[in-house]
Amino acid sequence: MIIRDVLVTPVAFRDPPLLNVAGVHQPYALRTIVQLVCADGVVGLGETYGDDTLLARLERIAPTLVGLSVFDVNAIRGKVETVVTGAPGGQDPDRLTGAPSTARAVLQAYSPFEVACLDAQGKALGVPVSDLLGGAVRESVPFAAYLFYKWAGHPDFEPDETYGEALDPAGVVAQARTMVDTYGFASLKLKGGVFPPEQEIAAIRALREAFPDLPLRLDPNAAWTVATSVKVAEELDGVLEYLEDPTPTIPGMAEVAREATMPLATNMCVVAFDHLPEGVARKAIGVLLCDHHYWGGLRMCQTLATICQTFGIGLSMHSNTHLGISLAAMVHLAAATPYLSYACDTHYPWTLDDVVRPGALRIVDGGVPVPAGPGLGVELDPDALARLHEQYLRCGIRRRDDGGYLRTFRPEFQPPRGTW
Ligand code: GKR
Ligand code: MG
Repeated sequence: MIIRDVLVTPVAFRDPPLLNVAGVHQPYALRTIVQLVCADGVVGLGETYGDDTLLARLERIAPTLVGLSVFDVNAIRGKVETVVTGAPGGQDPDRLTGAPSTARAVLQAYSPFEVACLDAQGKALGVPVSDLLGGAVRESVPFAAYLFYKWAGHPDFEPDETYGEALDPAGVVAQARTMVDTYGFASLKLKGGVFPPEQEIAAIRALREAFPDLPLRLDPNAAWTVATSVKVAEELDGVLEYLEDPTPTIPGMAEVAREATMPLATNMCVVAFDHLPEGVARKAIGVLLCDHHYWGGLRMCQTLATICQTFGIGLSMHSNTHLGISLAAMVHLAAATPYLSYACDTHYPWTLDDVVRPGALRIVDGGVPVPAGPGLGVELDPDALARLHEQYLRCGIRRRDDGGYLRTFRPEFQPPRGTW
């Protein structure tokens, strides 16, 4: 299982105009697909962000992995560390998943290679990745419907027929209804930070009325001050399962947490292992959203699960826009992590194209059945990969920039952080 070649392919795929605190999703989202081609013909698959800084880093790492075994992930991580020297930054200029650092850059660059190694190992041994991670404790992984305020379509593009516009409580409820009817989701998360807090409270109340039994979450991506966050928490007392990143920083979250009755969740203030001591000491969070793309792969997320369990912090899962390789990795991880007991986030219902052949991944009854085939259990479609790579070359987008894109329509737009 020696690596003979490493292929790193950027792709672009259609993404609807989903709104968030930073702006609005561009017409194309970017991802990078990693293939570890082994001497005996097995190919391991990985997927991560597609922004140019990370892409350049992955391209520099790729040749250094040739000749290593896919079972020697420590050696692979060592190579990644050597290449990624003191150059933090990259995937998230909008800071929706926290501030960058060198340690985070290493874990982020290592992640797609670790997943690809596990995929290749599983294929070689004829077992699913969840077996390599200790065995699936659930046959299907529950996910939450990820609701967004949304334009009907991108200006200059065909409108999206399925979901249309969602800019008020009725629109959000209609979107939720379609998601629940289509996929059977049993938890709902609304991406907030788009409208003044009272309007987002109204949307949550409308969801509560329309779906009296479903757990609800609200995530304004740190758009609010501490005082506003406390007020929203008071108003939504008894309504939310958790409130995600109402305000920035660990001290800010700790202040809100002292007053709020529901747990506070984060994928913004505790986003690396060295944030955990302060987060725990200040009791800033009740739930952590893990994400193997920046916590350093599937096994590091299992380590994180143990730490969370030790300190009584609940564990959920974060998602950015992604394709099927990432979904498969998320599902195997969640299936093999007993402590991860919240319905996970996924953008997958918003994903309009894919690089994997259809069939292996389905959302049924609000969950994704764990793929049973060897490795990740998904198969790369070379034609789809080539098509989405062509789309990458053509579309001209080289990094995510929700704010810049929104400013092409509303030049005065500034993220509302600190003003609400
Ligand atoms: O895709 O607009 C988005 C989300 O806002 C995403 O970028 C966030 O990272 O989903 C994420 C979150 O939970 O904060
Ligand atoms: Mg979040």
